[in-house]
Amino acid sequence: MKTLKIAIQKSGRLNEKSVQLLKNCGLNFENYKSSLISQVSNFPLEILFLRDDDIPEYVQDGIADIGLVGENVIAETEVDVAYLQRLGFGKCDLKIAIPNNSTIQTLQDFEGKAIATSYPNILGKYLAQNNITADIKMISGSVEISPGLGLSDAIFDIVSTGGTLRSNGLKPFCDVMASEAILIGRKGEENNHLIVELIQRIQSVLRAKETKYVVLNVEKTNLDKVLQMLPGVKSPSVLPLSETGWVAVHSVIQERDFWDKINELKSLGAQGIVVMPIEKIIL
Ligand code: PRT
Ligand code: ZN
Repeated sequence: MKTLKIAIQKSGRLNEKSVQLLKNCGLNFENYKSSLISQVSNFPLEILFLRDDDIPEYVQDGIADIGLVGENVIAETEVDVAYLQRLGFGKCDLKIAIPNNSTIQTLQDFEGKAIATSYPNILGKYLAQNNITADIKMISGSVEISPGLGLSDAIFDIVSTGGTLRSNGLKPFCDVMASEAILIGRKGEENNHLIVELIQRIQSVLRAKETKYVVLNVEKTNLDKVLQMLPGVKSPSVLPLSETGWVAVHSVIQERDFWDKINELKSLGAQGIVVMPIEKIIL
């Protein structure tokens, strides 16, 4: 393979973050809204901009080598592809939801009921696993208005904040699947050197996103306690300051325990704490 082809969403919820991820990987390309293909100038990669629904099949059929798409779309299209990397964005849940005044109380109550959805395959499998036969009504958009119009007793759709459900008089009944954006490839091609290199770049960007670079000054007498709190990628760097008895500590900390650690560090007398974003972490 001389040039790798990646399929990403042309427009929609995943487009911006997909483009940003590739740019953060150091890839240079034009992102014209009108073009369907863009050539990366500093890596043998071609970007295909597609409807998200087409991406899993394009990858399975070899039109694209890899693709970036929501797990929900992969599951719905029932393709046989390799999951190469979870990407941590585009997170959502697929839920069954019912009108606020519905009499449905248990999953068994869905027997014979009509459920509107754009994801008939995922829902069909879930109902079959639970031995329920319902009338799945395939609707391609605005699924949430269907109970109000008397077209269905419930819906099965993507929920993120829950605002769309609430504003349509619906409430979640149960979670069926969690989803996020995933990098997929054809099975058997996972070891292609271009794919491996791109995944390494993506992982270095994802790792960096979860961490912050911290620099602080502390008295040597408290250094051991501070070092115990800051594991760093390997171990923190300690540099002497011109003021005797003081050192500067450089380290990397997880974004999620950022505030806990900053407060603890302050209580150990740490001063001049500087926290910086990290672009990439290459292990
Ligand atoms: O044009 P194309 O076919 O490419 O795009 P699309 O219109 O099919 O998909 P798009 O761009 O809406 O979503 C792309 C992907 O983003 C989905 O396949 C999911 O993997 C992911 N995603 C994450 C979401 C949401 N969050 C989301 N909230 N996709 C859709 N929604 C919709 C949902 O359908 C519902 O209408 O947002 C509404 C619910 O949101 P809340 O916040 O009100 O709960
Ligand atoms: Zn779509």
